[in-house]
Amino acid sequence: MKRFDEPILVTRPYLPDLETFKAGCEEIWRNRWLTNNGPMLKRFEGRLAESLGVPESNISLFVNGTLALELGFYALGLSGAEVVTTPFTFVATSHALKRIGATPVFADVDPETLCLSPEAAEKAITPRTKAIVPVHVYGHPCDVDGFARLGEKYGVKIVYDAAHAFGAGLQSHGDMSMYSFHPTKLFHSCEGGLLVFRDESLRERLAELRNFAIKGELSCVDVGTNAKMNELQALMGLECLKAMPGILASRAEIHAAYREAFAGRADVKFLDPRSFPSSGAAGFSPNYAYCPVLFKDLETRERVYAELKEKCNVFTRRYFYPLLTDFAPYEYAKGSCPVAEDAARRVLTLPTYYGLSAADAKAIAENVLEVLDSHGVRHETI
Ligand code: T4K
Repeated sequence: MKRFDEPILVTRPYLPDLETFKAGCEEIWRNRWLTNNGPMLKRFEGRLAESLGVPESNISLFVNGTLALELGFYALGLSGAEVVTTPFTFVATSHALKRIGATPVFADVDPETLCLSPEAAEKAITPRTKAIVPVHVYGHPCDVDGFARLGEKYGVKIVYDAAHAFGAGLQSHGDMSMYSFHPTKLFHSCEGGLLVFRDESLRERLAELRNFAIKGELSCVDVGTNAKMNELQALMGLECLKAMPGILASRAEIHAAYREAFAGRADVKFLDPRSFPSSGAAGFSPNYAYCPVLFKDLETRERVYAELKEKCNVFTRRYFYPLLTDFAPYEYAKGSCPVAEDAARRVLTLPTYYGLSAADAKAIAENVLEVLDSHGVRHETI
């Protein structure tokens, strides 16, 4: 088995050229403007709108993805409502709902994409449901047409947690989408979150809410919060945005290296977003944000996770395990989503980041296969 000299982590942030970044800092120093809707932020919003192909009136930036979600849900009037969502995600999705006083109602995922299933979501709709929050998990496309139909049929909002989906071309779907710009994402602004929304009247409302809901010096119109992106974050975002084509190309190479190494192995299910029926979604182009694999069972997954760490210096992650419904705030729904529960016990996300070579990805995949072979699970089909 190949042991790497330096630890290989599941992800590593892209960093722009330091000298270019310093030049941007000099501009910030000259401006003496550090946050509160500064010029870097405005420039970043402009470039993002351009790169996403949406008007600036339909986007809004925040200090992080979680607060972007929270304020997006609040602005859509979801407080006090039931919201159908997936348990196969990071806790931020349902925390943001809970924190505005909405009740997450969990429905199961599609066994192929691991995204919320529209059929399961429909069964969870009640007269108190005001929205559905599917997650483009790993950057893989949800069944956006299925959710659009549910939105129309039941008059509920469709809000995508698209935290993983920046660069995947899915921004035209739903009433709103949230992109996380955390450094563990393929694109980042140190921390950051972006909302893209259909109703442009939300832009002003969100600008208020992210700035305490104060208006001018003399009035405060609601219970807002401080969720403003600062100028250094915006600068980081601007510099990383320039590198997006290279970042996407490098991830496609890494994904291809894993895909080839696992081809023909019945005991490893490597998720390939290009093969999903939902990959026909308008605008979709894979961003390979994560490289998830599924094994036969929990025991096999745990063995691969431990041996990669101990013998190879490779630190994979079990995104998303435990399932949200195993966590204290959501235990009320424990056991209600068997497909998601099964996936959470079998999934492992492999290292994927700009700078990881295809040769290293191949070596990591070969290590995975060696662990499987050494424990005699080679011929078991999952
Ligand atoms: N919705 C979904 C579906 C999400 O996945 C997330 C965030 C959100 C909403 C909320 O968006 P934000 O509010 O975060 O913008 C990480 C991230 O903190 C979190 O952003 C992300 N999802 C989640 C999936 O993963 P951890 O606890 O796994 O992060 P951590 O610190 O263990 O880092 C992961 C790996 O990255 C480590 O191996 C170390 C490496 N790393 C990390 C950082 C921060 C670096 O090499 N450099 C770094 O700067 O949660």
